[in-house]
This record gives sequence, structure tokens and C-alpha cells, in this order.
Amino acid sequence: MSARTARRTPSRWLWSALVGIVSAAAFLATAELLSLLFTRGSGPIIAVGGFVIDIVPRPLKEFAITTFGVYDKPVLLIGLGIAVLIAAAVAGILQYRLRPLGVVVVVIAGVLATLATVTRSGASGLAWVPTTVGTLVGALVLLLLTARLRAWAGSAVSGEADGHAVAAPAVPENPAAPRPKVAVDRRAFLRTTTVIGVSAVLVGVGARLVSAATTSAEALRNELRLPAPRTKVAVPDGAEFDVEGLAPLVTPNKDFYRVDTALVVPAVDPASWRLVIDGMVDQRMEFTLDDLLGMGLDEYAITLTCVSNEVGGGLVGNAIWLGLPVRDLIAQAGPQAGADMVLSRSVDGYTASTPLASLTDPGLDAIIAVGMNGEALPPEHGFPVRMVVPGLYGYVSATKWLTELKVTTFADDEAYWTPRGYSAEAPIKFSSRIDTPRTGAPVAAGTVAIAGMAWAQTVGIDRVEVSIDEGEWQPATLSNPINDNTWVQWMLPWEATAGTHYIAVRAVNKNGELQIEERAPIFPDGSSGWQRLLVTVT
Ligand SMILES: Nc1nc2c(c(=O)[nH]1)N[C@H]1C(S)=C(S)[C@@H](COP(=O)(O)O)O[C@H]1N2
Ligand SMILES: [Mo]
Repeated sequence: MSARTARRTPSRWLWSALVGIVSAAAFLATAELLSLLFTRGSGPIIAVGGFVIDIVPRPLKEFAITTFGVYDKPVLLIGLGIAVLIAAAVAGILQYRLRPLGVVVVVIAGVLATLATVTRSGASGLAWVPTTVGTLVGALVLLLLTARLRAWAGSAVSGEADGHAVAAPAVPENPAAPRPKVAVDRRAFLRTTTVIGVSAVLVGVGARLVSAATTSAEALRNELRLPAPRTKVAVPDGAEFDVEGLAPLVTPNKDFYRVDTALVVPAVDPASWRLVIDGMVDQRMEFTLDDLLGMGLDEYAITLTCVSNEVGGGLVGNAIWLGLPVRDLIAQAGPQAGADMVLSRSVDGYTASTPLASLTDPGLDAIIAVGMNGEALPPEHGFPVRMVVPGLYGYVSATKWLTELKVTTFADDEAYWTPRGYSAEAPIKFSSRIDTPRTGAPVAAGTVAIAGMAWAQTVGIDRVEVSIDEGEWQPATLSNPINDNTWVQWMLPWEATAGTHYIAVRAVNKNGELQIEERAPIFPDGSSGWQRLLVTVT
């Protein structure tokens, strides 16, 4: 065997170990990437690390802390990394020598990582997805690369057998001659391994960076202490019905709809955050968060609605916000004559155009909010500061991660959605919605509660009417509203008989106006129409 031949024969131990490591990298990269979607960026490494921290016996934990001090977590992660590397190399070698033991090792590791993930506190119902898909990808890569390695090794052996196929030719290679099979197989193996390995590293590191940025927003938020409200929202008796399937009066933060253009939730440090008021003002103003908190905060109950909410849809939510009137800030800057719009800007560049009159009206609770339902704004709802304006769709008023209010004119400035065809001004079209019963969820004959929500921010709901099977409109019972800026619940008992039935709903606001019957799409200024649905009674 010539030296050249020896060099071209794969060292199976090393290459199969590398195959194992690349497979593990593919596993982790896949899981990290999916964890951005399913576990709020808490990837498998962090989950397993946290799991280890939780199950390690206290004396060992204390040993780690006293020995490594503040470096106990990095040391843990490095230790974990080394363990993963060794296990991966072993899996690669096992798969090559004792097929399918390597895949078995990957699956066992996957099951352990999944268990660690789903048992983390606050894990969502889909927390198992990233590591499960990761296991699949890891196992597939292991199978694929091992097959490539075998092909290479196989052709190298047969090349040796016929004596000279892989030996260096004595004369310069004829470029037209077909490549020896061993060279082709070697190339295929190396290329696939490199492509998968490099992609895994890029995807994995990218996903970790993204999640590190988002988790740090969470960390900053946990440190912020908000002052107690000067006045609290009083929820009157009878504000909420006890009907199964009916939306709660106050939407929990975790269930509150989210709509924005941010691919990654901006991580804003409250310490360096500033709100600038500029444009057509006498005095440019700049506020720190402490400035705002020091002005005294009150609670405001306001129902937020998205222009993209279809009739009967879920892009509407009600929260008790902690904040202060925008008009107090704008008054300090002194808006100039001729201005008719405020362009609010987010740290991520998003902008909304709100009529200046809405933000200076002493009768309208247009607010700068820092709190939502008793806690600081969640990162995805605009931490640390957003705007909320009763009666205007979110895209023209509710800028999250707010950083600038530019006093200007509709003639001079455009908001994010305006050149995309949406109306520059967009008051909420008041509406009503059936929450229960639902199409596709049959109910038993007998007394059935038909119930839902209705909203007419700034005006209030006067009544809600229900029609069954095109029959006459019957008034529903309304819950006791918190105020005219919030939605109300409505309910109507119904003696349901077996068969299929139509239920329709409409509202009348306190100005005596009837909800628009004509159907309109959400584009360009919000949907309209009466919700009408088919229910099956058994
Ligand atoms: N920075 C920023 N703020 C934004 C948006 C956005 O895309 N970026 N979307 C707006 C829209 S369309 C709506 S309906 C509300 C939704 O607020 P929520 O996600 O807290 O429910 O935020 C508004 N504020
Ligand atoms: Mo929206």
C-alpha cells in the first residue's frame, strides 16, 4: 500500500465520530431554531441546563457555587457541552460499527432533552416540538452521513483490492479520465458533512443570539418596579357573566392578541429609554422612564382592537392599563398652530398616525401605558412604554416600544401602513361577536346560553340584539360595563331544539346608531357586518 493510498483511506474512528458530532449539531440547531417559536427562545441547552440545576443535589450545587462562584453557570454549560460532544462522537462511532445503536443514542438523548424541556416551569403545551423535531433531524443526518461514509470506505477498500485505482498515477492525471469512484464518494461525504455542519453552526448560533436578545428583555422587565396607581379601575358588580365559552371581561396578558411587524421582539433597556416629543412644538421635550413614573400613574380600562379583526374574530382584547394621559406630555411641548397629526414611532421604526385632536382632547383617555393588568408591559406588548387610544384601531394609535411623538400634519407625514393602502385615520367600527355556542361544536337541546362581547369604544353599547333562524330581534342582557371604552358581555338564554339553527347578532351604540349590516373586508379601514353563524343542536 503506498503512502498516498493510506492517506485516502478514511480513518473510520475519526470520521464516524465527526458524523456523530455533526448530527448532534443538526439536532441542536433545529431545536434552538424551533424553540424561538415554541418555547420563547428557551432552547434545549438552556432547558437541560436548568433541569440539571434543578435536579443536582444541594451539596453539589453548593460545591459548584463555592468553587466556581459567578462562573458556576458557564462551567455547567461548558460541562454540558463537553458531555454532548462525547456522547455525539460515541453515537457516530456506534452507528458506523453497531448500526442502529447510534440512532438509539440520539433518540434517548432526544427523549431526555424533551422531558427536561416540558418539565420547565411555564412550558407551553407545544414545548415538546423543538426537541422532537430536532431528534428526527439529528437521526436523519446520522443515517445519511453514515451511509456516505460507508460508501466512501467501501470504494476505498475495493480500490485497494484492484491494486491501483486510488494510487497516485505515475504520469500527470488526464483531466478527461473519469474520476476514481473513491474520490467521488470521498467528495460526496466531505461536501455533505461540511454543508450540514456549517449550516447547523450558523443556524444554531443565530438562534441563540436571537433568543439571548429576547430573554434579556424579559430580564430587564423583571427588574422594573412600577409605582402603585393613584386611582384604580373599579370593576362594578355584574360586570362579568359566568358562561362557559364566553371571553373574560379582562383579557389575561398571555391570551391578549399580538399584532406587529417585529420579527424579533425589541429588547429595550428602560435605563437608556427616552421619549422625545418634537416636530411642530414650541419646546422639544425628552422624558426618561423615571420622569414618566414620577408624574403619577392611574389605571385605565380600554379595549384595544385591530383593524385586521374579522367580524366575529379574536383580534380584540381588554386590559387595565397603567399610565398617564398623552395630552399632559404634549402640553409640556406646546403643539404649534397648523399641526393636525402626531406620528408615534417605535424603536423598531414602526410608525402610527394619530389625529393631534385625539391626543389633546381632555375628554378622551389617550394614554402612554407602562403597565398592563397589574404588571409591566410584556415585551411583546411594547415594554417599556406604548400608546393606547380608545376608539382608534391599534395601527393608528397603539404604538408599542414607543420612543418618539412627532407633532406634524397628515399632509407632511405618513405612517407605516399608509403607503401600504390602509387609511391614515381609522376609528374603530363598533361591533358585536358571538363567543358561544360555536359552529362545529354541537350543543344539547334544552336551555342554551348564547353569549358574546360587544364594543363601541368612547361611545358605549346601548343594547345587543340576537336573531335566531331569521326571527325577530330579541334584546340580550348586557353585563355592567366598566366604562364606555371597554367591551361588555351580552347573553341570551335560548330554548334550543334539535336541528341546525342560524344565530345572528348586532349592536346599537349609545348614540342610537345600529351596527353596520353591510359586510366590508378589513382593508382599508376595518371590517363591518353582522356576525351570523350556524349551530347544530343534538
Ligand atoms: N411598534 C409597533 N407597534 C404596534 C404595531 C407594530 O407593528 N409595531 N402594530 C399595531 C397594531 S396593528 C395593533 S392592532 C396593536 C396590537 O397591540 P398588541 O400586540 O399589544 O395587541 O399594536 C400596534 N402597535
Ligand atoms: Mo392592528
